Amino acid sequence: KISHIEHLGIAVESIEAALPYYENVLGLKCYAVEEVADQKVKTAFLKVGEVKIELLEPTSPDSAIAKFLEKGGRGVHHVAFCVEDGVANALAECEEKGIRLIDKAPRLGAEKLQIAFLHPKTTCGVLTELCEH
Ligand code: CMX
Repeated sequence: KISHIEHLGIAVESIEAALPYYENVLGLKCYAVEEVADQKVKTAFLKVGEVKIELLEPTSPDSAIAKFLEKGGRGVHHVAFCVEDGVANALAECEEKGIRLIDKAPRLGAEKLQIAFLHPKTTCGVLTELCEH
């Protein structure tokens, strides 16, 4: 069961270049910058009410984000939903319903969340992340 949207992932070439828009124009505050080594990304988090925005900057040319930007993708990269009964249970339910899992099992993401991704080809074109605090 989904409880809320945890964050929106937004791909940027450079967090440093993107932050003035988010902070000075939108008036949001970046409260954390973190590198997620196994995903080859640097992340910056801003809060909008209860929802977060996660800016994603590639740290390597073979990062998923580098590939996304290279293919002409820009802006919203994924939507992350918080699940109540555990990511592992949610993954099992999604698989049973014919959804292609990118992650077969939950793994550790930014902010120490348990996370797993669902393939956009089976989620109406939106790369979907399930997560759990
Ligand atoms: N949203 C929607 N569609 C996307 C997408 C995205 N973010 N990224 C790729 N796609 C589409 C491509 O456009 C392509 O579509 P076409 O076949 O119509 O051209 C298709 O998905 C590509 O699928 P693929 O060849 O199987 O996969 P790619 O090598 O391009 O990788 C993906 C895509 C989603 C499987 C890969 O990026 C992935 O595993 N992502 C999960 C991990 C991740 O995104 N990590 C970064 C964030 C980490 C964090 O938040 O901490």
